[in-house]
Amino acid sequence: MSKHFKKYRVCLAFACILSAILILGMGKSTVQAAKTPLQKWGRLSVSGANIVDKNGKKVQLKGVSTHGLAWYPQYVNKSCFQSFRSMGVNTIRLAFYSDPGSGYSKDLYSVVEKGVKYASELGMYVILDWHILNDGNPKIHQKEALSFFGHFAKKYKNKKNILYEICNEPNGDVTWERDIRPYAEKVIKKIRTYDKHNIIIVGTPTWSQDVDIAAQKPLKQKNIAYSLHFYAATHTDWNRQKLVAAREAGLPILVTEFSVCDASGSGAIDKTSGRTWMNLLNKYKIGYVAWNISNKYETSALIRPDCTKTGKFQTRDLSESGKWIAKWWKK
Ligand code: IDC
Repeated sequence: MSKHFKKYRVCLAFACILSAILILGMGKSTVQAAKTPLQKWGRLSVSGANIVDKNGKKVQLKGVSTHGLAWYPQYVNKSCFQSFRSMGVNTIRLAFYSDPGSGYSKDLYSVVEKGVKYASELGMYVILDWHILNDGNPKIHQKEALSFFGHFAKKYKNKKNILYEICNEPNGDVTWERDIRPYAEKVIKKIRTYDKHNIIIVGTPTWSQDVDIAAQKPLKQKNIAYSLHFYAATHTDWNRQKLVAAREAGLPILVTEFSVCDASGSGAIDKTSGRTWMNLLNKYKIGYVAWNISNKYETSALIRPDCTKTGKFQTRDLSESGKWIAKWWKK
């Protein structure tokens, strides 16, 4: 073999290795830049007891919920959502109170629209939460609920990052069979007139604690999940047992609201109960959404009371509960 030919072969091999490195490197950087939660997972669906991505792989939503949109609309901005995304959050919940005493107003539709726009631009999932609370029976404002979900399902039917939560926390003299289930049937039908696929989350009796009762007679439609809410200092083993029972019975569950304080949204923080909850959720890969994005003087507020910024948050701007929860987002 001639000396020249040898040299040529060495050069060729070298060039091949170099281009392979370049191509791999470029590929990697393109993929990294593209990976918003939505680009990674695409449209979510329910498969058995799990929430899965476009390829059928289990996903765990990690979210933050706004406070009532009438009270804290200033946090519905892109920089705010972006700072939570960089802390590991992939989902924003927009809490739209259904009761006029808690700020219900059609004028707030525009705040929902802003929220969906920013979450979509950031490739985050967004939960449209019809936040019944003082109006304990979802049937009380059923007409308004149908109009709310009809409006947004029509508008967002082609978006892949929308989830509908149709009744935050049924409570009082309300049962699954008599009230919640029939209400859910109607609202689901309305949403499905337009949006055929995105997940619909249904609240459960007693402030969304009784997933075990829903599990006895779940809805028949596709892509339905059920919510369980907990405040770790109030809801302890007895409520975790409800989750286990429902989950073992095959119910798909999402924790669309929780905090580590008590059910008033304030009071002492119970990290021990909180840790037990988080380990249980991680075991089943159940998604969770923290209450609430505000600097209100209450322990569930994720932002410190003395922090008046509305965006560009860093870990040091978080409250004690915020810092504790943020550690779980990173895991
Ligand atoms: C609380 C807020 C509080 C507000 C109150 C009344 O933290 O600032 O004054 O609502 O609207 C829920 C509800 C959620 C509650 C939260 C804490 O879904 O709206 O927020 N909580 O009480 N269920 C259990 C606890």
